[in-house]
Amino acid sequence: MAILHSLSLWLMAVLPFVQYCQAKTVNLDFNVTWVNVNPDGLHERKVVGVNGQWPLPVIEVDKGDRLVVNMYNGLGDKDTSIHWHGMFQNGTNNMDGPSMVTQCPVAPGSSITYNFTIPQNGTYWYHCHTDACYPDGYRQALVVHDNQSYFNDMYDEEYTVTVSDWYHELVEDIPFIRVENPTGAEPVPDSFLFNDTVSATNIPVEAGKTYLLRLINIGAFVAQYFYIEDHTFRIVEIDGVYVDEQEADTLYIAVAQRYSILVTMKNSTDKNYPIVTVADSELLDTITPTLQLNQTNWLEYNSSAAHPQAVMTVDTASDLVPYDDFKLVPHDRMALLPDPDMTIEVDVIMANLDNGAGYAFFNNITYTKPKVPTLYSVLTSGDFATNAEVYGEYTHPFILEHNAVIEVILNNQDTGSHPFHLHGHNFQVVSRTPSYGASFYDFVDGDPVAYNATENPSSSFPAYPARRDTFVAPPQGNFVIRFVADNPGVWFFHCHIDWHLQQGLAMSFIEAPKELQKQMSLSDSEISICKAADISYEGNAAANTVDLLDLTGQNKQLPWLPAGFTAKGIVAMVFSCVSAFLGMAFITVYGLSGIQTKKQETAVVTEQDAL
Ligand SMILES: *[C@@H]1O[C@H](CO)[C@@H](O)[C@H](O)[C@H]1NC(C)=O
Ligand SMILES: *[C@@H]1O[C@H](CO)[C@@H](O)[C@H](O)[C@H]1NC(C)=O
Ligand SMILES: *[C@@H]1O[C@H](CO)[C@@H](O)[C@H](O)[C@H]1NC(C)=O
Ligand SMILES: *[C@@H]1O[C@H](CO)[C@@H](O)[C@H](O)[C@H]1NC(C)=O
Ligand SMILES: *[C@@H]1O[C@H](CO)[C@@H](O)[C@H](O)[C@H]1NC(C)=O
Ligand SMILES: *[C@@H]1O[C@H](CO)[C@@H](O)[C@H](O)[C@H]1NC(C)=O
Ligand SMILES: *[C@@H]1O[C@H](CO)[C@@H](O)[C@H](O)[C@H]1NC(C)=O
Ligand SMILES: *[C@@H]1O[C@H](CO)[C@@H](O)[C@H](O)[C@H]1NC(C)=O
Ligand SMILES: *[C@@H]1O[C@H](CO)[C@@H](O)[C@H](O)[C@H]1NC(C)=O
Ligand SMILES: *[C@@H]1O[C@H](CO)[C@@H](O)[C@H](O)[C@H]1NC(C)=O
Ligand SMILES: CC(=O)N[C@H]1CO[C@H](CO)[C@@H](O)[C@@H]1O
Ligand SMILES: [Cu+2]
Repeated sequence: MAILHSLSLWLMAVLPFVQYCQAKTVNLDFNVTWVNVNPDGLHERKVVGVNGQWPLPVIEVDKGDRLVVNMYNGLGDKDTSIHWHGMFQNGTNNMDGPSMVTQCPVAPGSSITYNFTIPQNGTYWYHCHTDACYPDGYRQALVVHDNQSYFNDMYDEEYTVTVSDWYHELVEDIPFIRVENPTGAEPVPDSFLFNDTVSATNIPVEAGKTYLLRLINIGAFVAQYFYIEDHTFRIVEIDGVYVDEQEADTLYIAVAQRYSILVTMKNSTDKNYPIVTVADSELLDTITPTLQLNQTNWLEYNSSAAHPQAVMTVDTASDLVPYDDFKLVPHDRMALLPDPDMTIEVDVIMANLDNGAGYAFFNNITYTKPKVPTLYSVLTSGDFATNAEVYGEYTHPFILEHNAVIEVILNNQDTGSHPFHLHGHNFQVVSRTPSYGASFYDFVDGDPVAYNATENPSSSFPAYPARRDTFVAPPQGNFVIRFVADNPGVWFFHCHIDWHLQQGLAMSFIEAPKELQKQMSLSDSEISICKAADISYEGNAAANTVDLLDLTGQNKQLPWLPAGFTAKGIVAMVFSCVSAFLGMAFITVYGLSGIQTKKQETAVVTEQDAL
């Protein structure tokens, strides 16, 4: 017995090493510079390149590997950073990447080394996370291979494919948050890319074989539908979580979401089949006549056969009925988390501040960058770290207790849908109203519907809820998510539409700050990155190191508009002020068109009232 017992102890100690004994370090050098590209064939523009290349390198690792990326900012005129989307960064919160949340922005001429292990599996991506920067091309797939997945023997080969929206101008040159655009109408993309091109992508396939396709929306704004003519497929992964295989024919991939699907080929080789991607035009305030909303690429069975254009089966994208991701069951059967220790309930609101521009809010707060990265406030505030005041009201901080079950109830009062992302975790999606698919837009024409615990009590939640890191809130609907605060860190929760993040649709979860202080301290290299960017690295959100509860001088959101001001009032005001200079077209494009299509019904305020 004793021998058996010690043998099993030995096995327990050694098995994890056996599993990861081949774990290697993947070292990459990223020299980030501007390069010129023309991926849609319509307009050459500068984008962020890595080592002079664009599309950027797809990062591929095996589960358990360490990834070390040494990034040099050679842009010359712009700060930057990299977020490893979906990576838990357990014990390495300082490697997460969002500027002013877990690090200082990396100034031109500075370097940073990201260094972390990847004990997860599945499909991820990396992207710039400093102000709004990834729409300028700084985004690409990150694939974690796992030869122990339950579907490892169910496919022959795999392909990774990204979809994205595309703009012809640099983000900084696209006018957005300003009084001339009081409704916050999002800039309409110029194109949609399939794997960073509009040229035909032919995925070579062989009859009878099965392929794993990893699909990632690396766009800044617009979700895309995906289907393959005459083929169904099986969903096996969402956002790094294996799910029980589920047959589907259409997906809705919001920005930042990932799906892995198994597609089995037909036995015939006389035809090629369209892979169809359709932009969710419901998200667009105006559709430019030249904008190509849908694209055809091909499963290529036979390169000498025809490559037929897709035959659109619907008139508008929203007539497509995608598979409801809420119904997916994680393969690991992680059970519904118990009732929460802490509930955070927020309303998503679009409103104007007193400069007349449109901002986005959780309740009454639009996220405003602190003067010190929030993680560094944790690391330099000692026992005060558990006091939310230290982080300033405008980072919208919530202190989460170590290992507490957290529930977030999100009520979307906006008529647009929003894909919300949590850093550092997957969350269980335990409720969504209305459901995905045909009823998704049901609440658009009525009043917003908040989560109602009487109608949807926890007893009605799924036994094995879907888990993912990015989940879509329906227009004027709501969702409820749960996770365990078992990963000490400062984790950003935000809308992944980059325009809405720019408008402040974010809040900060400060998870187990005392545990976090035990895990890490501010390093010399982190301090020198802050110094190079001329940013404070100690003290509270106002960079006060003496009195941590004195927030004098913190960055604040602008004051509210006086009561009575509305988006329409602002348009009226702007119209009367600037029409003389700029003419009617200006107003039509940036003001009125937004209001008409947003159905933002507000009291009509006359020109005089507004002024
Ligand atoms: C599985 O992948 C690991 C790396 O994660 C590698 O060391 C191992 O050799 C692979 N096993 C097989 C059977 O391919
Ligand atoms: C980065 O690339 C630019 C342009 O090729 C080059 O001038 C520069 O020396 C490189 N810097 C580093 C640190 O590799
Ligand atoms: C990465 O981190 C590991 C563990 O802390 C350390 O041993 C290694 O030296 C680091 N590598 C680099 C390049 O900083
Ligand atoms: C998509 O683009 C990446 C990067 O350029 C490339 O590695 C990959 O093979 C492409 N996928 C397909 C299906 O062509
Ligand atoms: C292709 O042929 C195989 C073997 O004859 C059969 O099992 C399979 O069902 C066929 N596949 C399709 C899609 O018809
Ligand atoms: C497909 O694209 C064309 C051209 O942009 C457009 O007219 C049509 O409405 C689109 N159909 C859907 C369903 O998006
Ligand atoms: C490929 O398509 C061509 C043109 O239709 C046809 O002549 C040929 O037989 C096909 N090849 C196979 C292997 O099906
Ligand atoms: C938000 O609302 C709370 C509670 O009503 C109030 O104390 C706080 O001052 C408000 N904050 C802002 C920025 O309006
Ligand atoms: C929640 O639903 C119950 C049952 O339908 C209803 O009686 C109640 O008024 C609802 N609560 C709110 C706040 O709407
Ligand atoms: C982080 O690691 C701890 C153990 O070190 C583990 O208990 C916890 O579940 C992990 N959390 C995540 C999100 O990976
Ligand atoms: C979250 C998730 O799906 N994790 C899986 C990673 O891969 C291992 C081995 O294949 C699974 O056991 C995990 O469930
Ligand atoms: Cu949003």
